[in-house]
Amino acid sequence: MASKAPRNNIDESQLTVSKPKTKAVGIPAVANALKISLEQMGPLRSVQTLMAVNQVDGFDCMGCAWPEHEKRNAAEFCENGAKAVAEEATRRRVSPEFFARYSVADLKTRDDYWLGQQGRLTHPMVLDEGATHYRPIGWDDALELIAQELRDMDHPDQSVFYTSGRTSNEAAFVYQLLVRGVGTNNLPDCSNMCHESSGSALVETIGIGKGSVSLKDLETASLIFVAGQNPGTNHPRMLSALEKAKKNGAAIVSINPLPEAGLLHFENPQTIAGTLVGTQLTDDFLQIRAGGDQALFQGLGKYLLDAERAGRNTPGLSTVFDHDFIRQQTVGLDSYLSQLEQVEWDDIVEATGLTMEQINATGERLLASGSTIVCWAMGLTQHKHSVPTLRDVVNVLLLQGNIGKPGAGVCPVRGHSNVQGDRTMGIFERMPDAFHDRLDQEFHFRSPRAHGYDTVAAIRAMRDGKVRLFVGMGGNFVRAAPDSDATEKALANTRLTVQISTKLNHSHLSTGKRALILPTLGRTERDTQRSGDQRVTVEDSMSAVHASRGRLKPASEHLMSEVAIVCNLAHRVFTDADGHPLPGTPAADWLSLRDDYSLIREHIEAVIDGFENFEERIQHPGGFVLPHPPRDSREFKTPSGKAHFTSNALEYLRVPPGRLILQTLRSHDQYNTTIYGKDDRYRGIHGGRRVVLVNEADVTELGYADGDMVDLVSEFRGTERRAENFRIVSYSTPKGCAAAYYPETNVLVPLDSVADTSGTPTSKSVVVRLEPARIKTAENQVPAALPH
Ligand SMILES: Nc1nc2c(c(=O)[nH]1)N[C@H]1C(S)=C(S)[C@@H](COP(=O)(O)OP(=O)(O)OC[C@H]3O[C@@H](n4cnc5c(=O)[nH]c(N)nc54)[C@H](O)[C@@H]3O)O[C@H]1N2
Ligand SMILES: Nc1nc2c(c(=O)[nH]1)N[C@H]1C(S)=C(S)[C@@H](COP(=O)(O)OP(=O)(O)OC[C@H]3O[C@@H](n4cnc5c(=O)[nH]c(N)nc54)[C@H](O)[C@@H]3O)O[C@H]1N2
Ligand SMILES: [Mo]
Repeated sequence: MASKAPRNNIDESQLTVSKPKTKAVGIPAVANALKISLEQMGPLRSVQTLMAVNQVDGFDCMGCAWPEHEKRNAAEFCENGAKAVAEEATRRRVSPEFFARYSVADLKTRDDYWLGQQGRLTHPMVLDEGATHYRPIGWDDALELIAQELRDMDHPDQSVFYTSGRTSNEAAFVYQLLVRGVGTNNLPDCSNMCHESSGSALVETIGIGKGSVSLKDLETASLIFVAGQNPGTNHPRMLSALEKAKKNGAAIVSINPLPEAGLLHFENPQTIAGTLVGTQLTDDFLQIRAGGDQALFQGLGKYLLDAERAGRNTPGLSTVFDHDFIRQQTVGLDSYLSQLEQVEWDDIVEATGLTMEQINATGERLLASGSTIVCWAMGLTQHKHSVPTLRDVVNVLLLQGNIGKPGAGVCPVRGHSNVQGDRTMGIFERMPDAFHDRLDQEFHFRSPRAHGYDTVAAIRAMRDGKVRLFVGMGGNFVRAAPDSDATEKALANTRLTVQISTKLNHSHLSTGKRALILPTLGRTERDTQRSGDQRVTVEDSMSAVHASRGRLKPASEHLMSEVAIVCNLAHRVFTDADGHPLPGTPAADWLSLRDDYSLIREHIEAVIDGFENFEERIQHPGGFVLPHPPRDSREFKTPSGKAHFTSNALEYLRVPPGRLILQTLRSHDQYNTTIYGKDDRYRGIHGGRRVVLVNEADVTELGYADGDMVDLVSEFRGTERRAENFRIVSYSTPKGCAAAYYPETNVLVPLDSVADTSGTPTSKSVVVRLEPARIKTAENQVPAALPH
């Protein structure tokens, strides 16, 4: 299979910058999706594959966790979904010959783009201790290496099992059972770096860590906030829902330091009118300072309080506050209100960088709305004070009774397509005891109750030599995690690293003493086991569970499904020579589960609430929706049985003199650490990624000019971290706030800089200074793959 993959890293000297766009999607998006699909898949496979995306009997798009509409279009995908699909369904292959040709040392000099472009992994591979190259290994020998490592451990907590959010419910369920059977809760996942702050704040306040709205709610709300989210790139199908909401009369307020194209103006490629005229989506754009959202929501709380005292009212109520709801279903109002009274407007203005007029106008929008939804993503979850920020979002919604009523609620927009489902299945380092009790009952063993490591704790434990085995179920740990150098060293401290992957990435190159690559099926591919072709299930951002079935011939005959890898390993570790479970291990018939995934679904049904008649209900197109007590019946499963107002001291980021707050974010041509292409079309960046977007006045004040090359130096508790060679781009961002792409900048995110309570790395607030680039010669203009 001839590979047309690029032979070089991104050549940053080709970078050009043009004016950012104010419109998203439209015809250029369709053209770009087709171009990438054709390059990777060829014409026939492109049509076959793209027509099956998100169809009733097709596969679930792995682009994001946005729900599908009940009435599906023939093409129920978006530009970036098409790119995600093309990346997996590519015809390019990374075979044993590839690994014989390139040493690990050589591959380490390649960037994320180059590695990803080489294609799909085809064979299990091993890197022996001291070896320079990976060599092929049989599946049995590979699994035996892991089993041996598990047997050699002094304590189960010497193993760490990471999960990325693409893993299906079935694979996640058997995986967590394997891990708990081993005797540990060391189950860090990508969610720790993503929506953990949302989970923390929502569990505390409304008793469940999931969003409370449906698509219908979104389409019928009167006011929608989109805060800290760039849907035009990361959840493009959400724009269609916002467009419908808009047509139904909703007002949309965007809260973001950057004027993101998709939020401002949307051209729907699926309607003629859309491609010609488009919809102005945002009514008000609040260009907030990074980390100013808590202040804004406290300000809005104060505004509502003043309006309540002035005798005004919310539509449908005689007062501003929903007193019946507050009295019957909440606690903590008084201390929240008295905290609000202590907050000074001057601080709110300073923290947000907004004017009083803007804040008042937003308060008026709330007063005019009988049903309000707040949507958010990483701009709200990746700060030190993210959990209090989200608690304050909930406070404002509770005041007007906006939780558990039609057209209203909280909408944390998830990232990975099954990250929410993985958590439902028990991928969490600290599941509640009730889950453990049910698991133990079903499988007749005692699962460990002591909490395990989350992502940051796992890195620290590896660094400190406490971990012998690291297993990654998907994902790209070394590039997704903070503090790239520290994480790489931590992994090097283990005896064995195992990556269960579809595509080559840097986590295959930053290894322990030995390493395994276990190639697995992607979601687009047919998964045939002894009982026949299998389906898997996933849960979207709005708690709908449905089946997904791949149709394509697997990329190689040597691939094993995630479920089969886990079950084969568990069988090896947990059963004696006669196939009987060893004492103290889960009583599961691992090989039968491997052969027929519906048997896994039976166990899920027995252990997890809301999965009654699981098998039957996934026969229905669109599947079923899991229970959500606040949404369904305004019940709050908190210890008090009520929703909680909370009082949170105001926190915000103060920019030290000569420094900037750097947020690390996604370009339009990437999926997390997978780089599809070199452009960020909507922001006007073409042909390169090493740019730092800086406010024009800051550029001048700091003594630079647009286009200058700088190093970014992060400062944290007396330590410094450096990312080299970034081109300054003057950009519309509040003063003191800068932006650059992840994962090139992960080297700057200090391991110990995490959100309070949730432990999420503060990827959206890194304090940096700019220094003239140290490397200036022409040949050094192209930086090595990994920043130093
Ligand atoms: N195509 C594509 N789709 C994806 C992904 C991808 O990489 N590519 N990733 C998936 C995943 S795992 C996730 S979690 C989601 C991520 O989806 P997003 O959260 O949209 O992703 P980011 O690029 O991190 O963008 C964060 C947004 O928050 C804004 N922001 C930054 N700091 C602040 C702040 O302090 N306050 C406010 N109000 N805004 C702020 C930024 O300007 C930016 O618009 O997307 C998912 N979908
Ligand atoms: N600085 C900074 N860091 C961040 C963020 C940020 O905004 N800024 N965002 C954070 C967020 S929100 C997230 S979710 C994490 C993402 O962290 P991860 O989920 O770990 O990273 P991905 O880049 O999504 O993982 C890509 C890899 O997954 C593998 N893969 C793809 N599909 C499959 C599959 O079906 N099965 C298996 N087994 N493997 C598969 C491929 O080998 C691919 O190389 O990064 C976090 N890190
Ligand atoms: Mo994410």
